[in-house]
Amino acid sequence: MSNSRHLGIAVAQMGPVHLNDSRAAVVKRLVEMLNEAASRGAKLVVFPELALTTFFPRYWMTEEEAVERFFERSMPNKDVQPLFDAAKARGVGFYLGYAELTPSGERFNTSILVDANANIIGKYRKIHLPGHSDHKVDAPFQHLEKKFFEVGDVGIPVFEAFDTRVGMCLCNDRRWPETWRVMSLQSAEVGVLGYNTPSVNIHWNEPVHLRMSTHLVSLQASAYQNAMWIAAAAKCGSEDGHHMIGGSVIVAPTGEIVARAISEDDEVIVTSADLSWVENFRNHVFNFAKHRRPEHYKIIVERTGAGEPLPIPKI
Ligand code: ING
Repeated sequence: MSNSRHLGIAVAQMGPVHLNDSRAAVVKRLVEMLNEAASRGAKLVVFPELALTTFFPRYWMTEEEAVERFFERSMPNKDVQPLFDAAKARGVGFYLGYAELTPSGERFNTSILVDANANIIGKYRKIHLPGHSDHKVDAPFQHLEKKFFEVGDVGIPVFEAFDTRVGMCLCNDRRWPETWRVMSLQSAEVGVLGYNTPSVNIHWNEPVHLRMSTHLVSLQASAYQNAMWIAAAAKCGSEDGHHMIGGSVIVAPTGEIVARAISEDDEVIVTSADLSWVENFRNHVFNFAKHRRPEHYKIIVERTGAGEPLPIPKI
């Protein structure tokens, strides 16, 4: 057994954030959970996607209105500074999702990775934007990520941090195997993400239980097939009457769930992740260099949508 290397990972699941909840009140909740996570041995705390506000893409409004109410013009800023201060005081790093307005006016669904000295060491901007950009007047709510956010422009970077390599993604990204393969081909050992997943599908009559099962199967398969630890933080419960699933989890490279939130409220789960489990799988069944055959995978990057079957090679 290779020498074990442990990283204390926490997921800080959030209950609802309502339209009228102030950033200050939300950040107070985040600080409380960070302190609990630190007390329980965590060195990296994962917060949800769009953690500072309600999941505003559910509402029809202009981009200007959305920016005014829900986007951050700088990071850190006065509202979020208490979280950075608490993290530095406890010597703990964190992942935080928020709506980013850049100085040049671009809008992204963004996450940052912050080290134990409260320095921002990495930024990710969501590339798989679900939903739509038109006003679906007959739908019970909207899902306007394609209206309010631009496709991310920083790729899927992996950062040397916490004595390992950490990749970030956001919500819908987790459903796409490409997200995780891009991280694991950069030798990421830990993947972190936040999500806001509505229970109701506005496009077709999807059974509600499938929201949880597809969320979990995406993470468990990706963790195993990429030999990574994955920590996923929900913002969940009913936000002004709009329900989102919980199910925050920490998944081992075996694909097994080692910690899972049981509530739909603010809840901290913690694991001492033994990173040597990554090596067990990367050295054998998923030894990429030894077993992968990219010459047969070209279609994955050459095609966007599904098309005709490839010509059958003559044998
Ligand atoms: N939310 C959902 C998610 O990917 C969704 C949207 C749910 C898309 C289920 C497809 C199926 O978890 C965000 N914010 O991406």
